[in-house]
Amino acid sequence: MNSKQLSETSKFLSYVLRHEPQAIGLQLDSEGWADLDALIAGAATDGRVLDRALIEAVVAGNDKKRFAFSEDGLRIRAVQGHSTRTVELQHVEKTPPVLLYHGTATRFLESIMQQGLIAGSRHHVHLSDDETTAVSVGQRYGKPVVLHIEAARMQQAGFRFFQADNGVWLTEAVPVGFIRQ
Ligand code: HQG
Repeated sequence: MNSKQLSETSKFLSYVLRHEPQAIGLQLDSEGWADLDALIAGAATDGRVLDRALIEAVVAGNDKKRFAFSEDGLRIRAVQGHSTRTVELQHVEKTPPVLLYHGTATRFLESIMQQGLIAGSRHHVHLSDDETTAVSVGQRYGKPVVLHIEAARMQQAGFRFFQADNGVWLTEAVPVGFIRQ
């Protein structure tokens, strides 16, 4: 399998495991798990030839550790980033570091400084504990800018923080008063 095949499969898995499982008739449970055989069979109806070896290579090689297998190896899920309403991952609630970072594009700043950070179509606002990751997240949408989020102060004010299995920090929304440019 080549890198093109791996990245195309990764995009396809993101699509069906986070956003549109129904596109291939796949069922996800509330924790986001899909049966691996059902995924392979559903993909086939879409003309995609997947097998366990290819999926394992994508899971193991994924730069952001987006996907995980169940312990018995029979199921697979995306660890964060869902928009489909059938999934409601019970992420582990954790105490965040003093500061977390959010990468965005300069063109969104005006709106963000009015409304705060909102989750949009995803279930959470995504934050990272390093600025480098935030820059690369932001540049997907234009000229990147990194916002400093006063996470510890937010938590003291009653906002909850979660960490996904791949290290991404999640919270429901960030009010303007906790955002520093
Ligand atoms: C922006 C990728 C205007 C927000 C990454 C962002 C991440 C606002 C965009 C993960 C706003 C949403 C998530 C407001 C937020 N007004 N714009 N009030 N509040 N925004 O893609 O954080 O590759 O849903 O700044 O690595 O960019 O998918 O979120 O620019 O971890 O695994 O609205 O996606 O991971 O965009 O990225 P997204 P994100 P994966």
